[in-house]
Amino acid sequence: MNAKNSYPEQSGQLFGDEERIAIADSAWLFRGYALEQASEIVEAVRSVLRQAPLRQMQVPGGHWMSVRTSSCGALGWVSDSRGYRYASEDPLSGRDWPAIPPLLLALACSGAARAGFEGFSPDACLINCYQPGAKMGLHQDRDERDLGSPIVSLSLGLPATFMFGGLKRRDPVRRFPLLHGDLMVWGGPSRLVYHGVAPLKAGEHPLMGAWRINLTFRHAG
Ligand code: MD3
Ligand code: FE
Repeated sequence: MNAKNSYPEQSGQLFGDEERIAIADSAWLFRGYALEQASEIVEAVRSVLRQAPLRQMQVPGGHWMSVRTSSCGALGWVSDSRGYRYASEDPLSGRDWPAIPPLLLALACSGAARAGFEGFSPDACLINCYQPGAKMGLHQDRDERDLGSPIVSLSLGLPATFMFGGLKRRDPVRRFPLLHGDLMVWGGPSRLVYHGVAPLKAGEHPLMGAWRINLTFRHAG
């Protein structure tokens, strides 16, 4: 473990070398990957959110997500009672989504390359904001047209418990913490695993206050 990897892993569940921890086949965790640039990253996210504010989305069945979301990139993820989809306009403003800030794009692409996915070219970045109590139930991400591209995620702010299962909803679920600055890459056979986030615990993060923000970079179109 290097200085960035100063958090103990749950024994027996995750393993790896100096910088990457294998979660599953073609799924990698890079602990603290973005720590050095965290304040610039947070600034870039804030500027996106000034143009495309966080909002709660309704999901099919009529429930409301506890997570607030926004997007940047050519496509943004939207949901309403009719279903989920990617859309080129923000339904709140009727305008295009803001571009993915270059710093974020570079980070996602370099992380993907380190996990063996050269040439990753995300056109959608979903921004999820968790406040204490917010959660995301087990689900698959399968609305992207290109399931051959990985999904890259970056966690900021309060720690969360990530849950990941298998390709079937009822497969056993493993849990591990996701911390400020952590980057994960999910590709190949892991691209369609069921995953979710346990309810966020209350806390205070020096840069983010009582928030957790997660960015997921996708090739959706
Ligand atoms: C594994 N977000 O936005 S990030 C999502 O922390 C989502 O906000 C969670 O699940 C969050 O869809 C988890 C890690 C993640 C993201 C996408 C994946 C893991 C994934 C797609 C396939 C497999
Ligand atoms: Fe997901």
